[in-house]
Amino acid sequence: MAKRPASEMAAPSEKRSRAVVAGLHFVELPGAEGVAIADDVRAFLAVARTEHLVELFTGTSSQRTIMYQFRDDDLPRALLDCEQCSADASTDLGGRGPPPACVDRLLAGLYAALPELKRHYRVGWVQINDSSGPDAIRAHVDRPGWGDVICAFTTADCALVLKSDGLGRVCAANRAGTFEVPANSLYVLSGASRTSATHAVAFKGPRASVVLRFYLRDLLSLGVARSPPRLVKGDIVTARYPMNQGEAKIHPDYRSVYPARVEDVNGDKATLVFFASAVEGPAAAPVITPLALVCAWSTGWHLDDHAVLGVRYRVPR
Ligand SMILES: O=C(O)CCC(=O)C(=O)O
Repeated sequence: MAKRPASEMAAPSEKRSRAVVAGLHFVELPGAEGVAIADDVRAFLAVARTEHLVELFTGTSSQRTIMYQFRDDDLPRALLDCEQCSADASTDLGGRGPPPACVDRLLAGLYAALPELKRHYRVGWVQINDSSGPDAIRAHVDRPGWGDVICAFTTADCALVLKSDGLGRVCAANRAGTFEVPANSLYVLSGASRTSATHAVAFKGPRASVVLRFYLRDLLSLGVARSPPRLVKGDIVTARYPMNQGEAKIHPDYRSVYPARVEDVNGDKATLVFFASAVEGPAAAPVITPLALVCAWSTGWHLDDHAVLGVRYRVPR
């Protein structure tokens, strides 16, 4: 199985625009493996259409798409629904429970191609979209709580269109492009391609897709420890970014966790200097953060040279 960054994709339209979208990747599966995964998904759908709780995917042009959802019960609901703004009517019905068995082979193949995904993220939500004919998923940005890294397997050729979300956090030209995604392969949205670009998907016939939503393990570790972490000046930590100095409220523009160095500790608060990033994340200035916003442990994703999925940070001097 091969993983290719967006910059190496040879899609004709992308060649025209010369777009390189940070955090966008494509994963190809060996022919037989891709076909077997698609067969697993079709076998699941044959049963699901009669037995499972089904939801209409409302954001499509032809309304030919329905979906089945599996949200891991262990995910902290307050974190996802409130702090990460994922609660909305479209997911109220979402099924609960672990990923269905039909995605086992897909997950194994994906982890073989992207081992860092397993090291630093946990799949917490699986959504299987089932389109009975040609349809187009309208341009949207997934809410923060819908996963930090989003991997979509497609059983039919489709066109993925990324456009700037217009909010100007990242250079717009770096967030746009049209990519042909072949049947039985995956596209992966992370970093800027996931948070500051809209994505739309169009296809010309029946299609199923499996959307795997991965959550940063650091984020899920927040609030799990009984007591706040003991910090020492100079420690490298990951933490959420507060709205105001010393406040527990999360900054609305920076809803993930970000690497930082501890400058000072005073009671239940620490002064952190967040690492700079070229494409995402808060500014590298001292910020007073309640210890409750600091992860008790980290997988060290920001120090992992192979963790190409997320955003790269510069360690401050
Ligand atoms: O089916 C796909 O490729 C994408 C689905 C999607 O955009 C979504 O569920 O948010």
